[in-house]
Amino acid sequence: MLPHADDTITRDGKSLILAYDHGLEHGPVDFEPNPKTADPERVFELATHDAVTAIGVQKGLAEAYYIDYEDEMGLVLKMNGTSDLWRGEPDSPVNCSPEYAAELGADAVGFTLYGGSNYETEMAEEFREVQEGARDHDMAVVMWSYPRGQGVRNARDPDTIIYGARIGLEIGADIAKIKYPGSAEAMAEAVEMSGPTKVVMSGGSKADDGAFLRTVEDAMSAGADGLAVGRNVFQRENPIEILDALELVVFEGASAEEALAGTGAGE
Ligand code: FBP
Repeated sequence: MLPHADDTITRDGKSLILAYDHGLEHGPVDFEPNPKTADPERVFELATHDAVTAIGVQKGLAEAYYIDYEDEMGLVLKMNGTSDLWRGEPDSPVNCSPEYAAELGADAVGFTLYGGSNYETEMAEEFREVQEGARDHDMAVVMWSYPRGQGVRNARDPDTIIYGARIGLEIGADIAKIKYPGSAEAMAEAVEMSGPTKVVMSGGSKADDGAFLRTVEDAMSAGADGLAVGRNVFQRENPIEILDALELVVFEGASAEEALAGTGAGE
């Protein structure tokens, strides 16, 4: 299946989405380890790397930068997002319409769903409009499926994460982006539960090169379809090296050790 996630955001059926919505979701704190990372242009430049199939940004960055890069990468336009200043139950207000996403050149829309939040019902209704609007404009749908909130005792519990992948299938995502559920076995179950919906792994906070690449290798060997990653790329002093290594692991089926040996990563 996957009628809408064609090779604009996948290559050989796999995706590496460079996510860069952290200035909204987490705030400038994510740029502190390396202040150069606050410059969106630097990250758009990184996304021209062969390993990257699409960039995932909010509409403000798409408006300001994507026009100069539209021939070089796909665009996953993030349709909702919350700042870290919000202190209520997990929620993510919609700030873009599918029509406007299409006008900006999006190949896919991105939508965060917090299953288990007290706002889950409203978010699912908002997702319906976004998902059907995306279909009208021939855009794929990438769901950041992150169960959390009052209904969720432990957001890191593998069963909870697997449930998130399944929600993506049931309500019409082409790609479900999930946190790594802790083991290759649990990732394999998430892949099985999501059927034709592709599953990509979320990058998480910055880990050392070897540990990060081993997790990506585990996810890929479990049947994942790639990753949507931010901090583990853009916070690095030499992000090109990790992108070289990710290209080998995600698209060439290399092991983490082979990728470390074949690139400058890990040195
Ligand atoms: P990372 O690879 O840096 O974790 O980015 C992936 C992502 O989903 C971003 O798109 C988003 O800003 C962030 O993680 C949200 O993470 P959380 O809600 O867990 O703080």
